[in-house]
Amino acid sequence: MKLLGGVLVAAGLVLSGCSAGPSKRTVELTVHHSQFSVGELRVRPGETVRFVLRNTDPIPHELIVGDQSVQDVHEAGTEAHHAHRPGEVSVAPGKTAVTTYRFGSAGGRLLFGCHLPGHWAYGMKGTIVVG
Ligand SMILES: [Cu+2]
Repeated sequence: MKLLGGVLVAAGLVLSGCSAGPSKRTVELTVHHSQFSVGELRVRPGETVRFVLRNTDPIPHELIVGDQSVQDVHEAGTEAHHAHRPGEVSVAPGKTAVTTYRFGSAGGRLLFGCHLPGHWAYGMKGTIVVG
Protein backbone atom coordinates (compact mmCIF):
# COMPACT_ATOMS: atom_id res chain seq x y z
CA MET A 1 0.00 0.00 0.00
CA LYS A 2 2.94 2.30 0.61
CA LEU A 3 4.13 1.76 -2.93
CA LEU A 4 0.62 2.37 -4.25
CA GLY A 5 0.42 5.62 -2.30
CA GLY A 6 3.68 6.78 -3.81
CA VAL A 7 2.37 6.09 -7.27
CA LEU A 8 -0.82 8.00 -6.52
CA VAL A 9 1.10 11.01 -5.24
CA ALA A 10 3.37 10.91 -8.27
CA ALA A 11 0.33 10.83 -10.56
CA GLY A 12 -1.16 13.75 -8.67
CA LEU A 13 1.96 15.81 -9.10
CA VAL A 14 1.91 15.15 -12.82
CA LEU A 15 -1.70 16.26 -13.01
CA SER A 16 -0.97 19.37 -10.95
CA GLY A 17 1.67 20.39 -13.45
CA CYS A 18 -0.76 20.16 -16.34
CA SER A 19 -2.59 23.37 -17.14
CA ALA A 20 -5.19 21.87 -19.47
CA GLY A 21 -8.45 20.35 -18.31
CA PRO A 22 -10.02 20.04 -14.89
CA SER A 23 -7.47 19.36 -12.22
CA LYS A 24 -7.72 16.44 -9.88
CA ARG A 25 -4.98 15.95 -7.40
CA THR A 26 -4.26 13.22 -4.90
CA VAL A 27 -3.14 14.20 -1.42
CA GLU A 28 -1.91 11.47 0.87
CA LEU A 29 -2.43 11.99 4.57
CA THR A 30 -0.83 9.56 6.94
CA VAL A 31 -2.03 9.32 10.51
CA HIS A 32 0.52 8.34 13.11
CA HIS A 33 0.08 8.63 16.88
CA SER A 34 -3.18 10.56 16.29
CA GLN A 35 -1.50 13.23 14.19
CA PHE A 36 -1.85 13.98 10.48
CA SER A 37 1.36 14.02 8.46
CA VAL A 38 0.37 17.41 7.02
CA GLY A 39 -0.70 20.48 9.00
CA GLU A 40 -1.57 22.88 6.20
CA LEU A 41 -2.71 22.29 2.65
CA ARG A 42 -2.94 24.70 -0.22
CA VAL A 43 -5.43 24.07 -3.00
CA ARG A 44 -6.53 25.98 -6.06
CA PRO A 45 -10.05 27.39 -6.42
CA GLY A 46 -12.32 24.77 -7.95
CA GLU A 47 -9.76 22.06 -7.52
CA THR A 48 -10.90 18.52 -6.85
CA VAL A 49 -8.70 16.69 -4.39
CA ARG A 50 -8.69 12.98 -3.78
CA PHE A 51 -7.61 12.41 -0.18
CA VAL A 52 -5.95 9.11 0.59
CA LEU A 53 -6.01 8.62 4.34
CA ARG A 54 -3.59 6.04 5.68
CA ASN A 55 -4.04 5.03 9.29
CA THR A 56 -0.93 3.52 10.89
CA ASP A 57 -2.47 3.54 14.37
CA PRO A 58 -4.14 0.65 16.22
CA ILE A 59 -7.29 2.79 16.73
CA PRO A 60 -9.84 4.20 14.24
CA HIS A 61 -9.67 7.73 12.89
CA GLU A 62 -11.58 9.88 10.42
CA LEU A 63 -11.07 12.75 8.03
CA ILE A 64 -13.62 15.55 7.94
CA VAL A 65 -13.07 18.39 5.48
CA GLY A 66 -15.17 21.53 5.90
CA ASP A 67 -15.51 24.96 7.42
CA GLN A 68 -15.69 25.69 11.13
CA SER A 69 -19.44 25.06 11.28
CA VAL A 70 -19.00 21.61 9.73
CA GLN A 71 -16.28 20.84 12.25
CA ASP A 72 -18.45 22.08 15.11
CA VAL A 73 -21.29 19.76 14.08
CA HIS A 74 -18.98 16.77 14.02
CA GLU A 75 -17.27 17.70 17.25
CA ALA A 76 -20.66 17.84 18.99
CA GLY A 77 -22.21 14.99 17.06
CA THR A 78 -22.61 11.35 17.78
CA GLU A 79 -22.13 10.01 14.26
CA ALA A 80 -19.62 7.27 14.78
CA HIS A 81 -19.01 6.34 11.17
CA HIS A 82 -18.71 8.43 8.03
CA ALA A 83 -19.22 7.21 4.53
CA HIS A 84 -20.45 8.35 1.13
CA ARG A 85 -20.26 12.07 1.84
CA PRO A 86 -17.65 14.14 -0.01
CA GLY A 87 -14.76 15.04 2.25
CA GLU A 88 -15.83 12.73 5.07
CA VAL A 89 -14.46 9.28 5.65
CA SER A 90 -13.67 6.92 8.50
CA VAL A 91 -10.59 4.76 8.49
CA ALA A 92 -10.14 1.57 10.48
CA PRO A 93 -6.92 0.71 12.31
CA GLY A 94 -4.12 -0.07 9.88
CA LYS A 95 -6.30 0.64 6.85
CA THR A 96 -6.45 3.19 4.07
CA ALA A 97 -9.58 5.12 3.07
CA VAL A 98 -10.32 7.55 0.28
CA THR A 99 -12.60 10.55 -0.08
CA THR A 100 -12.83 13.24 -2.72
CA TYR A 101 -13.69 16.90 -2.17
CA ARG A 102 -14.16 19.79 -4.59
CA PHE A 103 -13.02 23.13 -3.23
CA GLY A 104 -14.81 26.42 -3.88
CA SER A 105 -13.74 29.94 -4.66
CA ALA A 106 -10.51 31.66 -3.74
CA GLY A 107 -9.97 33.16 -0.33
CA GLY A 108 -11.62 30.30 1.49
CA ARG A 109 -10.10 28.78 4.54
CA LEU A 110 -11.26 25.34 5.52
CA LEU A 111 -10.27 22.88 8.15
CA PHE A 112 -9.70 19.16 8.23
CA GLY A 113 -9.57 16.93 11.23
CA CYS A 114 -10.72 13.96 13.23
CA HIS A 115 -13.58 14.14 15.72
CA LEU A 116 -13.32 10.88 17.51
CA PRO A 117 -13.54 11.69 21.21
CA GLY A 118 -10.59 13.86 22.25
CA HIS A 119 -8.77 13.75 18.91
CA TRP A 120 -9.56 17.30 17.74
CA ALA A 121 -8.54 18.77 21.09
CA TYR A 122 -5.39 16.66 21.00
CA GLY A 123 -4.45 18.43 17.77
CA MET A 124 -5.60 16.04 15.09
CA LYS A 125 -6.50 18.82 12.66
CA GLY A 126 -5.11 21.12 10.03
CA THR A 127 -6.02 24.02 7.74
CA ILE A 128 -6.69 24.23 4.02
CA VAL A 129 -6.11 27.52 2.22
CA VAL A 130 -7.96 27.98 -1.07
CA GLY A 131 -6.13 30.38 -3.35
CU1 LIG B 1 -8.48 10.49 15.23
